[in-house]
Amino acid sequence: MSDKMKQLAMTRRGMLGATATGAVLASAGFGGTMMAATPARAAAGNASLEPGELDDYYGFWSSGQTGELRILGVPSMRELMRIPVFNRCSATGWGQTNESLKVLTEGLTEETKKFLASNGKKTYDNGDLHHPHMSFTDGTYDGRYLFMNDKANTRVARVRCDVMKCDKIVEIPNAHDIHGMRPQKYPRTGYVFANGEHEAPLVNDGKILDDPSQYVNIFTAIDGDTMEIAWQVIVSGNLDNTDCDYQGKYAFSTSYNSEMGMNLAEMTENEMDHVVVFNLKEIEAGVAAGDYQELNGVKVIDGRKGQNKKYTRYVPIPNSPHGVNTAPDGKHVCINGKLSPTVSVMDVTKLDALFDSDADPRSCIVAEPQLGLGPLHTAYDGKGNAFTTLFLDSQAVKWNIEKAIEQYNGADVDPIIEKIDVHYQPGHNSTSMGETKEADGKWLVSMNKFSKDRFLNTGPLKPENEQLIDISGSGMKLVHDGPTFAEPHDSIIVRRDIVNPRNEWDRNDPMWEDARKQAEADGVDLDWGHEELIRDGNKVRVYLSSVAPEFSMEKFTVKQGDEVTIYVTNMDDIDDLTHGFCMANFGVAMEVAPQATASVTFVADRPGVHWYYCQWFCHALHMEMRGRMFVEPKGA
Ligand code: RUQ
Ligand code: CUA
Repeated sequence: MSDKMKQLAMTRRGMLGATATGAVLASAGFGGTMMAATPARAAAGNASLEPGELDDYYGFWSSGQTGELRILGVPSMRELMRIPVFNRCSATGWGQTNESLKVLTEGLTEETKKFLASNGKKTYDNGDLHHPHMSFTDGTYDGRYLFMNDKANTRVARVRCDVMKCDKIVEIPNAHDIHGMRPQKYPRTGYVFANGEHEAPLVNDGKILDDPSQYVNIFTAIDGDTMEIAWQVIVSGNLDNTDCDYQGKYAFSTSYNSEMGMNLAEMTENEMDHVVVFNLKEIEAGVAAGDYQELNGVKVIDGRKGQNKKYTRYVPIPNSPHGVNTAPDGKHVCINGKLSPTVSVMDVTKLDALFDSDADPRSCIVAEPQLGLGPLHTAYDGKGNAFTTLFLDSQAVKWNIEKAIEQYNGADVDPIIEKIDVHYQPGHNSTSMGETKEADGKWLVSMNKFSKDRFLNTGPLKPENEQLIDISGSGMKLVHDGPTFAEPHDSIIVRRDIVNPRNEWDRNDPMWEDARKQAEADGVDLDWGHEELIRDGNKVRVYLSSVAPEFSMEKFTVKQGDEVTIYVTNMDDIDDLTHGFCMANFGVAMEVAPQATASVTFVADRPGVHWYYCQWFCHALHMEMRGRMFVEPKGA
């Protein structure tokens, strides 16, 4: 959209006087709503939905350095929920409840646990969640799980879509700083592929610093069902983003530092870097045949350049490529040039030949259109078109894959269909169902790293901006700005019929298996209302049940210095009736959703009367939902 058009679209006076613009917007399905758009309405975040109307898509959003996963509705762009993963959460008690601490600690390596303990911690408090992706069956989303990476502390996590809570977090041994991450598309997930971004000595024990020849990088396949590491591959060059094909044969990772440089000048020296192609069947065969070294309990295959051609191939790509995105046609993979204005299109049907013969690795490249400055990521409409973010140009460019191939073969055609401005500096983009074979070409989201002047000034730290673009018609129509806190890194847009969470927990959910076992041992039946205090030396277990607006115990007594574990079971089985438990001045708080059990442990080292209260508004008498813990002083 030109500046003039934008101005016209923003003012009602302009709209009334500009039939052409009005017609364009009306034809895009935004007639009434957009025509009447006022700043107040825009701020409410409803580009096209009336209050109370439900969205057509679930958007699963990463939050970058905030470390959580977010759920948005698309197209309204309303934020629906936050799922704590690598962060801590005051509202839900994530990072504090025994159930969440189990998830946050059990997948850490022994070495990390020791290191954290030396810093007085059980787990990391921060994370950098870049890439959320759903599990696949037969090339499309299956609504089972969401997977996500933590670049900050080298972890991969899984969220269960039935309850929208994180149930597994694993630290990836041998690798450093997991960045690109994608689930296997076919036949199912299956593997979750994860790139170690930063290279380091393979045995990183403090003996090697300035000998880059001994630095390696690690590609990891995790089993998405068990969340155990299936295998790893040592590669040359670092690893940035990753994706895989629709045949279940290959995975691909970009490398922006084929030089293995340690500083900026060294890292950007080569004109050509590469994408690594991983041959999954050959790697599995290599593992089965014992062609690996075992390192920290993981089978590690050597796939370095020139080592063993059957596991990997290195396809030269200009210059520091970043995003890699497989098209829904099942055939083409776009590799985004970043420092090169090009996107390289790889044809997966030409990959077998690379492994079977000494063919030129570039023979799988079938197009390389020049799109503009700073191409980072590409999304698809399922109709043969691609949408690429141009970071430096602050634009989204729509282009046609077949035309790009014709052009590469010498035809005088221009694959570029349209460019529009986005605000500003887009990183990822995503389209509705766009990373599946069911891409439907309705919506494009541009996740922009800067908002500059688009919103009221919030001080030196500004929000970022995600913009919604209607791609259902022939042109791209920018229809919504959405300010967002750190960081609109990446997202997926999933048809709502695929996602069907429960309204309340199953009483036998594995999430609180430990609590249930302990209760059984203590003779407490969590399935019925209960109020028990079990003393076990200086350990005290308090079992409370809650039915709005009451906890089953109005008071209990412990001794100063006791290690107290509070178990709260929410007996209410009404939709949306979440209780909470907060022990004031003990730094203890958690969420207890309908039919859930949650527990928290602390040392009662403060004598006197202490109120606990329900911290999720649940009832007209929510304020009255409270009780007292009495701590008898030592020696009393
Ligand atoms: S990478 S802005 Cu962390 Cu997703 Cu491309
Ligand atoms: Cu229970 Cu508020």
